[in-house]
Order: sequence, then structure tokens, then C-alpha cells
Amino acid sequence: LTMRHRMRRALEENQFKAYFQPQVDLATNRIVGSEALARWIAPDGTQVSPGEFIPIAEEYGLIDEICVQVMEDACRWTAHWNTLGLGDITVAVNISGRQFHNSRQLVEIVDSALTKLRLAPHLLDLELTESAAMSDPENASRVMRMFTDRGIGCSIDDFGTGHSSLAVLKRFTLRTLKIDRSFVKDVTSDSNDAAICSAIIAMAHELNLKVCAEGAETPDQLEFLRAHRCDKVQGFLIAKPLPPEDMERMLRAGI
Ligand code: G
Ligand code: G
Ligand code: MN
Ligand code: NA
Repeated sequence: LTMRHRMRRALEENQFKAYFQPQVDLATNRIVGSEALARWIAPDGTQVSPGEFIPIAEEYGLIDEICVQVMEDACRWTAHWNTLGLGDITVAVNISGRQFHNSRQLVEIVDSALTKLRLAPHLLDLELTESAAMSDPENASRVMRMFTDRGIGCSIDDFGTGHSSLAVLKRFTLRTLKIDRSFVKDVTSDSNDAAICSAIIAMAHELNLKVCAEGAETPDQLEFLRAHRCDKVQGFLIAKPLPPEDMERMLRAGI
């Protein structure tokens, strides 16, 4: 069977799911949301990583259909968690540059998922990588405005790695900057990484944006980020991307 056939069949069988990596608010130490990460789970349990199948799906023109499955799964679980009375639980979904370019489709996918799964728009965040945003900033800016007009949040993912123009950045209607995990990795031992992280946090706050750091793996990294008033953090220290049942267990435990 060719890859295209396998993907088609996987789509028909709803094999594309969302896993959830918890995001902790550093001021309160509570889980306040998650990042949804796509997983292709075959019936025998084998998983294909999105790093592998997203580029292929884009090439075959199947990215929108996969996005629908992952977006709906992410919204369904998040809407469910919001009925548990644990406070507002957000979800951030990754969007590829190609989809941002195809904005009519993307807006339809997002609108229909929110309506179908009854998730409040402010609980959804869309993540676009810095490199994708900067490769076509006029379009990115226009599409972000369409989403923010609906109350949906927009974030820049992998911030610091994608040739940002600050002149462009200031025109984006963003909610959050996500510090790339390459800067977090050595933040407690490399003074340049420490300077970069604290500068990104300070700049984001001056621009009235929230900051989420990715890839925290040690308590020292977490304490550095807290001391520098980073808003949110995600990383293996807290949890790896989890199946929804495990994410729900963490939410209920109030970690
Ligand atoms: O979870 P993992 O480390 O395998 O993710 C690999 C990459 O795939 C990450 O850079 C992530 O941003 C991207 N990714 C994960 N889920 C999605 C998705 O639903 N859509 C898109 N476009 N990219 C995703
Ligand atoms: O590009 P994006 O930020 O969406 O990528 C998310 C990817 O980063 C996921 O595949 C996830 O598995 C991975 N990731 C999340 N937390 C950590 C971490 O603490 N350490 C490492 N090495 N990878 C992480
Ligand atoms: Mn991301
Ligand atoms: Na990232």
C-alpha cells in the first residue's frame, strides 16, 4: 500500500488524534491548559510522529483533513475538561504555514470545530511557527486578525529561531510568545541563553503579550523561568504529551 493510501484509510478510520502536553501557570503552579500534538495511531498501536506525517500530508493535500480530526479531538476533550469545574482550561493547536496560507479552509475548520464541540473561542489558541509567520507576514497578520476578531488566541511558536523582524512582530495580533526549547535547555548554565530568555520575557511583557517557555526538563530551569516572571511553562519536567485520559487524570489531581 502506498503512503497516500495508508493516510487515506487512516483518515477514514479516524486514526489521527490529539495528545496533550500540560501547561503550568508559574504564578499559581496550576495546570491552566495544554498544547495539543497530533498523533497517528494505527489499530495495532504503532504511532507515527507528526514530524514525519505532517510534511507528507501537506505534499498529498491531506493536511486539512488531518487538521480537522486533530482540531476536533483537541476541542472535544478541552470542552469536556471545562465542564469539570477546574477553571478555564485552554488548548493550543499547531497550524502549519501552508494552512495559514490557505486561510479560507483554515477559518472554516476552526469555526466549525468550535461550534460542533461547543468550545468557547477564548479557550483556543492557534500556534504558528515564527519561521512560517515571517515567511509571509502580510498574510499571517491578516489571518491572525480574523482569528483574534473571533476571540481566538494566536501564538508564535519556536520564538527566537525564525528570523523575526520586530517591525513585523509588533503588527501581529498575538496573545503569546513561546520561547523555543533550545534557549531553555542550557538556561541555568549558559549566560547567553539566560540573557535571551529574560530578554524575550521582558520584551513580550512590554508588548502586553504572555510568554510560555517550552522544554523545561529540570526544577532549576523552572525556577529560573519563574524568577524572571515567565507566565507559563511546558516540558518533560511536568509531563510529556499525554493521551487525553492521562491529561484528565493530571487535571483532576490538581497538579
Ligand atoms: O510531538 P512531536 O515532538 O513529535 O512534534 C513534532 C512537531 O510536529 C512539532 O514541531 C509540532 O509543532 C508539530 N506538530 C504537532 N502536531 C501538529 C499538528 O497538529 N499540526 C501541525 N501542523 N504540526 C504539528
Ligand atoms: O515545535 P513544537 O514546539 O510544537 O514541538 C513540540 C515538541 O517538543 C513535541 O514533539 C514534544 O514532544 C517536544 N517536547 C515537549 N517538551 C519537551 C521537553 O521538555 N524536552 C524535549 N526534548 N522535547 C520536548
Ligand atoms: Mn507548538
Ligand atoms: Na517549539
